[in-house]
Amino acid sequence: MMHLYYAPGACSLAPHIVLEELQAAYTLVKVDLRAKKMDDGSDFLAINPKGYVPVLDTGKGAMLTEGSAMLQYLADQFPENGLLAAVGSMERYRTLEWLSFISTELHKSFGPLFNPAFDAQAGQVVKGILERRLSWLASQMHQQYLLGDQFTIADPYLFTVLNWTKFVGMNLGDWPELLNYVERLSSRPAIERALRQEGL
Ligand SMILES: N[C@@H](CCC(=O)N[C@@H](CS)C(=O)NCC(=O)O)C(=O)O
Repeated sequence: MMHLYYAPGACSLAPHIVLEELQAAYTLVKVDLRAKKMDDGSDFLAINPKGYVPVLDTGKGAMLTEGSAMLQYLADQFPENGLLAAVGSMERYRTLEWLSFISTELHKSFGPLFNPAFDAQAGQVVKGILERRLSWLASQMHQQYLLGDQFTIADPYLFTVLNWTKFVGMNLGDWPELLNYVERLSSRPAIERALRQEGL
């Protein structure tokens, strides 16, 4: 049985949605990221010394501690679901290209904006960079999903990260294509279930 260590609304929502999409057998373990503890008081740093979620206990004696890696792992466990195209296909590299963009250009830029100690002026600079990335992203949104008609592991990751705009004082409505995308995905049953399970 797999176990996903998560914090509500954090980037762990992406593998959580994928676990729901795949209807995999798993349990959720909630982490208090400030205290680095689980609900039962046990030490999260003993699970992941890097101190962050998501962590996937594969149930096969291996732990994965990077979101992009676990998204690929999960998709490859259930190839029939089509969440990641076959090794060697250009669609697979396109999906990985999106994961990398979301992780390095979006996800990690949002991080400091959640830190109350982060300088306001520096925050404006980071928001300016994010706005440029989001404007480009909006220009790429011609189809239902990032890869076209096929929902892939890149979509729940982008959905998760775009939802953070509202917590850092950015308005997704400035990019109607992105707002429509998030609204469309919000009604996907696996996403509805994952949001409900995280109390969101
Ligand atoms: N490199 C990691 C970063 C994960 C990450 O940024 N996790 C955040 C939540 S979205 C976290 O747990 N932060 C708490 C901390 O770093 O103390 C990944 O891509 O999975």
